[in-house]
Amino acid sequence: MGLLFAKLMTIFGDREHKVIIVGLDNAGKTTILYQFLTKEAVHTSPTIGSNVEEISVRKTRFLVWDIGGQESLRASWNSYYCNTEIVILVVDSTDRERLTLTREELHRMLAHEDLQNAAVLVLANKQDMKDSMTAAEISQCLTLSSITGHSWHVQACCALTGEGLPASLDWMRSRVLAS
Ligand code: G3D
Ligand code: MG
Repeated sequence: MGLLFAKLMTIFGDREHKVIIVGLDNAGKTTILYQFLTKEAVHTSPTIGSNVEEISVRKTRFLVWDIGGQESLRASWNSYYCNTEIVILVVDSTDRERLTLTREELHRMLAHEDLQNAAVLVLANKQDMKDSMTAAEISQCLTLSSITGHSWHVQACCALTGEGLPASLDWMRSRVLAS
């Protein structure tokens, strides 16, 4: 009965789903958060601490935390993990040098006990840049196929135009409705 009630609450949109946006500094996390919210590119400056916004997708409500990605702030990512249903990992698809670092951060994060039930959405951002890696290349470099305990998805996008972001929100919605 309790489970059924929780499911109905989810379907009718009465419960907020916690989402965190992580990724290295300059990946485009804050630009993506405000594209989700306003469907416009906003001017950003490096995030110190976090930004949080509520985003509704056809009655499904997400509380989305955008967490600063500089090295000094990454150590505090885990204080945001509790009750997170979806982790959005934003990758700057032109930043080949730091992809190994991103892979390490991703796998470290997914080993954390507070994220055992979280789904992972990897956004291959900055697809408008001509030297960007494809979503398939990023998926391979991040060894996403080795992730077995979490539902995951990779999506190519451009935060400046919003391309790829509606599809991302649809995937997020389908995930929380399925769980
Ligand atoms: P962060 O929150 O992950 O640190 P920001 O990243 O959202 O602050 O974005 C960092 C820079 O990348 C910003 O440029 C922003 O405009 C740019 N950016 C974000 N997404 C895209 C994209 O899809 N394509 C391109 N070309 N640039 C993008 P500035 O110049 O303000 O530092
Ligand atoms: Mg930021």
